[in-house]
Amino acid sequence: MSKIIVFSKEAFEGRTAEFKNDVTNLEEKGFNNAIFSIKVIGAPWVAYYDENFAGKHLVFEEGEYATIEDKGQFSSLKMVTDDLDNPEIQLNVNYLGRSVTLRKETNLHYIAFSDVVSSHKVTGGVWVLYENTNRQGSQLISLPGDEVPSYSPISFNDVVSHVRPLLPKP
Ligand SMILES: [Ca+2]
Repeated sequence: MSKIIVFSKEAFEGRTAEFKNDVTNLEEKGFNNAIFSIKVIGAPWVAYYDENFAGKHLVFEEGEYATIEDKGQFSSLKMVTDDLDNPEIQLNVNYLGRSVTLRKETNLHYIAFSDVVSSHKVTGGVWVLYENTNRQGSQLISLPGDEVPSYSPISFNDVVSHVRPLLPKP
């Protein structure tokens, strides 16, 4: 059974709660802007700044996070239930008409696509797009079938430097 356990202080201290289903509004659970450490068992979870799975967000795969980036910011939680097999994403540089299709984790510096991507389409798996190399900086999580025609409305234009698919557990 997949679940996420949240704590109101770092290092798994303070108040705690365990969720096995999506939480559209952490306010109702007494944890709005109050998550400071996390444990995830099973499937990955995405934590969002805003309620109803909106706004800036971060993915947490199975593991223990004694301290987290963006502590005290999350307002909703969603479990990743999508099929993680056969990941594939198409990245586009709209103004140049360039595209590349990727199937594994890639540092975009190596293929001359860093800081130029302006849209994407996910044709398989769940992908995490990062602002910086080495899985650093802001994240954009994208699910199978997602098509984001322009990053401008979400302030993500020309910043992606690294992408990776979430991988199924062996
Ligand atoms: Ca970047």
